[in-house]
Amino acid sequence: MEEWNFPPSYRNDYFPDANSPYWFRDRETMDPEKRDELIVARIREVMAYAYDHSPFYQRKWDEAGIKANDIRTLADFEEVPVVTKQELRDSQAKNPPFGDYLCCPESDIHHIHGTSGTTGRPTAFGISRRDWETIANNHARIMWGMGLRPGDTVFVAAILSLYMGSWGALIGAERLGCKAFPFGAGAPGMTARAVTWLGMMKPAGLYSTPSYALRLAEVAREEGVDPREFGIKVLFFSGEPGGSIPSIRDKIQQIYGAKVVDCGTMAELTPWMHASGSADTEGMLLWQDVVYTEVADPKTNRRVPYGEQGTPIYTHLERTSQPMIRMVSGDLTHWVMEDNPCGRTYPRLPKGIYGRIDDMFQIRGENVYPSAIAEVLEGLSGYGGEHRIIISRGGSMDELAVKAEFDQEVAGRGPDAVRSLGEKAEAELSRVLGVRARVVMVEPDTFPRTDFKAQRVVDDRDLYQSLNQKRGG
Ligand code: 8LQ
Repeated sequence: MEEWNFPPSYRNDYFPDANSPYWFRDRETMDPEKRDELIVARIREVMAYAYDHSPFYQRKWDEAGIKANDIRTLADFEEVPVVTKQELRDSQAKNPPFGDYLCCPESDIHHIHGTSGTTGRPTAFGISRRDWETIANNHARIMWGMGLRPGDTVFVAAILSLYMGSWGALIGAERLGCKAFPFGAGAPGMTARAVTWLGMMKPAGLYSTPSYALRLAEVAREEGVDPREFGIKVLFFSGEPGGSIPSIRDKIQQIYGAKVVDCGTMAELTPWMHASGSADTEGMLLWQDVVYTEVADPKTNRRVPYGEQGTPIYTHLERTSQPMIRMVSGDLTHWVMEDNPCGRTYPRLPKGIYGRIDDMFQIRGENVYPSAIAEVLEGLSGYGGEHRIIISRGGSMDELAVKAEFDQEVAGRGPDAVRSLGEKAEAELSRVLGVRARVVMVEPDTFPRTDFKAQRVVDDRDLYQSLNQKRGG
């Protein structure tokens, strides 16, 4: 059925009917129970392949007493032990450079990438040519679902280095027959140049992080350009929360006059677009025939029912070089199974991925996500576009303070307007988060902007103490 094979073998000249909203109609719209049966059979094949080709999986599954052929249902699959990032690092430290979960000969490696984080030992991705083509085919298919078409110009505004995001968007655009523009990001002055090039090329699609799309719009305005003049139809984002947060999504859609699509899971799970919205469906669909995703209880690693929250656990169904089988993400989300407006029969993450469980903090018993604070601030008129979250973990009770910029318009209206915006932000944050948040309003452009993923949480006890003294708290 529609090139659903293992190992995958896609025809690089395949295109769907120009009027079809689907790249592979059957795979995307089939009865989900039927799909689940096919996924179970595919899992057995992928597990048998990984077992035969990697000491890592042999060790892991022998220890757990699990064999590929034992997997008869999706519930059986929940018995398979999860893979953590730390295990991958350890495997690469002992078996450099690609780890003993590399399932192809090193001579088959076509691209090397790696984790883009700055702390800890990085992990290397060795991606075979076959996998590279599979990734391109999967991304082209999902980008077709976003409404992008052959001949469209796709502008990639993210760092073209280790980061898999940019490369994944680029090769998807190439396979889709688009005019792919690997513009990149991150060099000095590059955002202003992006504004010029966007005006010249008028791309149908723009790929970046949500934070960078907001930054780009600010710089465009500084240059006297309305971002709507770029003529973008679809902004597709990955890397951080934002694309499924209504206040942020709506703001960006309004600024650019374009549709926002949220996608992306983890670089290890490339084709990372396997969680992605579509032209007609908001949030993220789980394209289960590409990467099988379970939303699971983080304590038991077993699936939670639809409607509930959990951490995504991912399994590659189409990768042969470094297949991830039950890789645990450490993120939090909730999933639903409903009729989707686009007709695809996949489960969906209606609010996208909230963020990493590690990034969550507890304030007097309430779980607070940085993305929830961004959501509230972005919804306030007069907010200047950046903020920092300051947590005091020192005293007997954790406290939360937010430094938020006001915009030029509020600045022009004077101190009363600033004070009133601060009070509004405090009230709204307290209402939404369920805990008191102290808000300090700061001048426009106080904080540096990012051309990658935003980092907003600061553990700054000194600042918090000075705040307490000022307020007599
Ligand atoms: N993360 C990634 N995409 C996210 C999204 N759409 N919403 C919320 N959080 C998201 C290469 C792709 O951009 C995926 C990627 O960013 O991979 P990384 O660099 O390995 O980072 C993975 C983490 O980014 C995830 O665990 C999420 O916390 C976040």
